[in-house]
Amino acid sequence: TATSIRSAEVLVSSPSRNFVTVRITTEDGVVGLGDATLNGRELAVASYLRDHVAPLLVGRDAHRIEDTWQLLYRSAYWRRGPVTMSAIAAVDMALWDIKARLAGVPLYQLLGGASRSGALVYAHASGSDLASLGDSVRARLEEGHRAIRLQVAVPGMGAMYGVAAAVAGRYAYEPAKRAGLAVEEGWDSARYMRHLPGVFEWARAEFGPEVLLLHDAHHRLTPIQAARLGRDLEPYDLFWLEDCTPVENQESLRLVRRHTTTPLAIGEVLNSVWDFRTLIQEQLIDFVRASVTHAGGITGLRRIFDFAALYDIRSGSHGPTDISPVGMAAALHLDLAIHNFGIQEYMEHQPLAGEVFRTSYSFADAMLHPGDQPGLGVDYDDVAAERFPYEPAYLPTARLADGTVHDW
Ligand code: GCO
Ligand code: MG
Repeated sequence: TATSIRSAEVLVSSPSRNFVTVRITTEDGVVGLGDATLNGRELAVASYLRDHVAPLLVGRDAHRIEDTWQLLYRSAYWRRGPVTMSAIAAVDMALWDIKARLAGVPLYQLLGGASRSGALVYAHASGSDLASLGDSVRARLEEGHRAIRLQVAVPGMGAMYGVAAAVAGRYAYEPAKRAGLAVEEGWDSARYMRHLPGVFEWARAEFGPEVLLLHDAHHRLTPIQAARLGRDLEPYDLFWLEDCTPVENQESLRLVRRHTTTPLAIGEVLNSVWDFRTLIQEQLIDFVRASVTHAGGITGLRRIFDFAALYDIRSGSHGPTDISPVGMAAALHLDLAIHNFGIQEYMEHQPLAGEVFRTSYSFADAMLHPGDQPGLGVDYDDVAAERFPYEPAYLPTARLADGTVHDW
């Protein structure tokens, strides 16, 4: 029939960094795009899609989104995990894109329509010291941001997560096209925990009570350290403290929660609603950080957000530049439609990415707006993409002073 899937292509390109995109085309030529980018492990998902998923899609009805999701999830037998769930996510996004293009409406209309005028976003500010962090925050405020994530170098610790941009410019980010082997960074939790509260004390004094301040601890503390840091940060009224401790053990958040009222955000490395079961049911977090790209697409992420809504837990979608502009657009349509929206991360892509991905979302009044083009509102330029072939890149490794590998 007209809406049968004619082809499912996997497109890999690197305009500023690597992106994996799925393009599904129906018999009568309607095209849908999906994001399958898994930073540092991109080709695993590309192969999963090309070698194992695409052959299953050809001939299926593009309208059957839930059925396709369940088919890819259940018939693989091997469930969950970032590779599988990113592959499913990309197909799911592309099918929603097609359905909305066929209906002639922006995707959020099919998800229930707009629940708000736009999606409040938070921007990144970083510095190698307080002076440069201050400059970075002021630049974001001048752009119109109201919510800002602060990351700053810790004296004596050298390179570390989140402050690359402070050294190498606004768009530098892990892995910033570091071909070859992984870069090594140092880590010292005690120094970090001593330094950080003073940074937020300074920020509140400098920028006042209104600006929403966030911080990402990037999985590097033990539960008891996380509890202590959360408590020490309470006077500075953070919007959230993110990934305060690794989350393989969801129950470990019970300990953190008992000791601090600093709001907690977790979940960018989780991929399914089951990964959030304890966190949500026991109200151990305040914000769900999962992304549409890594958690099974619109269908998968909506399931998580709806479950979270039962417990007054809000969304806070992951949105670094390793989510492609397609994934970003999908996140925005969902942000606009759900009731329990909290905030959306927005780490602007480099202008180069815009040569391959033609987007229609826009920033105004501290919010992103998905725009009113039918579908996701993103087009892919094959000719431009040819200029940006895949480049191998790795995320950094963190080591303690004695050489022990630490969580990065
Ligand atoms: C964030 C994330 C990212 C991750 C990156 C890894 O909060 O934006 O922590 O910075 O490090 O997505 O690929
Ligand atoms: Mg994070």
